[in-house]
Amino acid sequence: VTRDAPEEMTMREELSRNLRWTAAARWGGALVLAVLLAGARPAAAALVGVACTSGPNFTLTTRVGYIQLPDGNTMYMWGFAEPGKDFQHPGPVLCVNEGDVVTVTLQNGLPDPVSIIFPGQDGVTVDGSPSQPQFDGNGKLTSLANAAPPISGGTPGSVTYTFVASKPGTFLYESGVNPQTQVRMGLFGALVVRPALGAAYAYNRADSRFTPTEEFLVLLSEIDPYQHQAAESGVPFNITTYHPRYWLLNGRGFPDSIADNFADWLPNQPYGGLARVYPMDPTTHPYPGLIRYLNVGTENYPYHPHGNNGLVVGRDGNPLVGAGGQDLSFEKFAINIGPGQAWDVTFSWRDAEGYSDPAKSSTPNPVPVTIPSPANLEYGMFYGGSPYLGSTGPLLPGKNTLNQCGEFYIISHNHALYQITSWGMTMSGPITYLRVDPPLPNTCP
Ligand SMILES: [Cu+2]
Repeated sequence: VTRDAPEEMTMREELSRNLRWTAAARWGGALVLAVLLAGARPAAAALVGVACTSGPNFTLTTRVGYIQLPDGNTMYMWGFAEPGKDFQHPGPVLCVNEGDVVTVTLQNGLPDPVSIIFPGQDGVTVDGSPSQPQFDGNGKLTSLANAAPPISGGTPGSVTYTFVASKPGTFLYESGVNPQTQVRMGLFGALVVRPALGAAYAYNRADSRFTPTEEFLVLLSEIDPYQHQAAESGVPFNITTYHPRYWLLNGRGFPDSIADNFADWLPNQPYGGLARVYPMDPTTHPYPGLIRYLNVGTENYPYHPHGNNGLVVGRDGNPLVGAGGQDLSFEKFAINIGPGQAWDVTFSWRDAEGYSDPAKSSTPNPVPVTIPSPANLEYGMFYGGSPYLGSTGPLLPGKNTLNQCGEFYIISHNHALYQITSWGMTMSGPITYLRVDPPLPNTCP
């Protein structure tokens, strides 16, 4: 952990304190459970990274369900799910290729009409006609797009949207009917359009190449529990009182956000946020990772990965290239993601100082400080007992670690500190870790 501003020291203490009870109370049992249960995880699904539902033809069904929050609360939600599958939050990550003719059939099982809008996509049609704003008989806007009618007599209403994925990038899809209600209730998801240049590129430019196993999604959202309580109870909600009290990353709060994709104890929140990478190396690991940031909330989310600048290569489906082909990509530490915005950012971790464990290296380059005795250290729950990547060391009796193979963990979080809370409980919300694994071969699972 770097940048020891007083605020960060406080956060670290809070993290340590919260993790102690949160982890003990929830993870302890949950991890044991996860080991005992055979997973509901799809075959071959990656533990981390973007868990794509591949297109170009999709069917999305509206469902209601519940998610788990870091303070122990559960929240009633609406969501898009694949047919025959349970409610999930957020909706499936739709992955397509540039040039694909994408179809999305919406089957609406809710008692209200629901539409889907695709911000950033041109020429969207619905059942063959332009999908466009809908008005009632008095000229009042009722939907930003043609909507699927409500469920009737057990039969879901249905419409099919079609568009050509003409631009690579990271996009939202979300309800266009009463978005102040339906989007807030969870009717949204991410759409990834891969460029013609190939799936290892963010855009059609050579310098947007990334390591495919190091592609991550950070979809940021928020919840006002009173709005969800009203929806669950079927009573009106006064939108002028809207006030979020939970903020989520890929539909999870911390520490659930660092659990694997499809973690068994989060059956309706399939997407993890842990970014797991290897050190950048010119010969063995030459390309960076990619993070696709999205904000589907109503507030700015200032987000920063500790100890790392990222390289912003695209915004809202636009590669940062000037009219004359100039490279307009730029390095940034904290990025301020506005409502509805997408930021595509490459990043890497480099072993800049080349420190090596004196006990393991024939040419040791030890950390040039005296490492305090364990009794004088405050352990995080992922500290492995050694400051050297790939090494572990002794811990004090009674101390446990979740460290597996001498890997490093570096926090990455929303920097509006009130937004990393769960109804006031600090150090939850949109927080995740960058996990740096030792170079291969290593002993990591
Ligand atoms: Cu920070």
